[in-house]
Amino acid sequence: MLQLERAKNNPILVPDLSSWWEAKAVFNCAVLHDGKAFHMLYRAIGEYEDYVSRIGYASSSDGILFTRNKDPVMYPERHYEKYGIEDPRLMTIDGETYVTYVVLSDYVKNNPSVSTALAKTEDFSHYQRLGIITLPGSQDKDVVLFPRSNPESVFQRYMLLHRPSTWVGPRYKTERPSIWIAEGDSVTNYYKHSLLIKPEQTWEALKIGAGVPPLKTKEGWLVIYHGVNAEHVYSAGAVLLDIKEPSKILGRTKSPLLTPEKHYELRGDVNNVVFPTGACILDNKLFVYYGAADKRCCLATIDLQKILDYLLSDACSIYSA
Ligand code: BMA
Repeated sequence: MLQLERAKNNPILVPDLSSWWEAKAVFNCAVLHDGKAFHMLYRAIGEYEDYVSRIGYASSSDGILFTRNKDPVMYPERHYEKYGIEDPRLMTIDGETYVTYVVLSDYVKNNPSVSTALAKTEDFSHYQRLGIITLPGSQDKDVVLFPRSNPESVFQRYMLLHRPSTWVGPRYKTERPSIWIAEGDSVTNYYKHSLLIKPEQTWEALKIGAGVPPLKTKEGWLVIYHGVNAEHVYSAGAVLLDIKEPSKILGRTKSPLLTPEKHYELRGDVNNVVFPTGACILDNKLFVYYGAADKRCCLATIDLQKILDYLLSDACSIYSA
């Protein structure tokens, strides 16, 4: 059973008690390596009364020690962000840097209306809002865009993975919130939705959601995702998708690669949570960044070839939806 290896320095980012906006929790971080430095966006909580999330920025030269900005770089500004902006994910498409993030726009009988929005940045300080990219009423989060570099011969489409929570039942051919794949004609407009993978194992019985944006490897698109079991324990697994036809599954972990074990994963604002949201590949090493117990940011790594070989081996399955 393959396992990710936790960084010795974990947790790598903890709440800053002296800060008004990140005193209580910093978690679920996106990380992008631009060839020189690691850029991190993370979700931050400063108070528990309203529990409004903002997004902070930190940078690093080694991916472990991060220096953070004093002020949040994104905070609720638009009406659709009113109750908070959460769980950023970073991607590069045609040389531009994009961030998807969950927005809580409204509350109906204590239940927030959940959507995912997109923004673009050139400097990690300023963000151009591109609006909501998910469908109304789908309670859609865990949205990651397929990155692409330009010019690229194999992949010229706009594609994303998403997790519409309301798309369950016979009509959708899944009983539990699942990971869907969609194709579009621009970075903000997606249609042609199809079910990609649904919960199969006990560790992911309640729901699954894409964690980190797809990583292009020589064996296929590598996606680290989360699964939630009946006891609400969040763990991380992986799926490998065909490079040209990403709706084709080449391998999927049967057991989790990371499950809450350490005190910082077992206890926090939400206990028993390992929630991967960022990843990069450097010198054949996969860096996976994750939120631990909705309180802190952590890192786990693994040799890239090892995880690819594992996903293509008999230890992994090819369940497709
Ligand atoms: C998910 C999201 C994440 C959170 C996780 C565990 O639904 O809200 O932001 O980390 O639950 O509480």
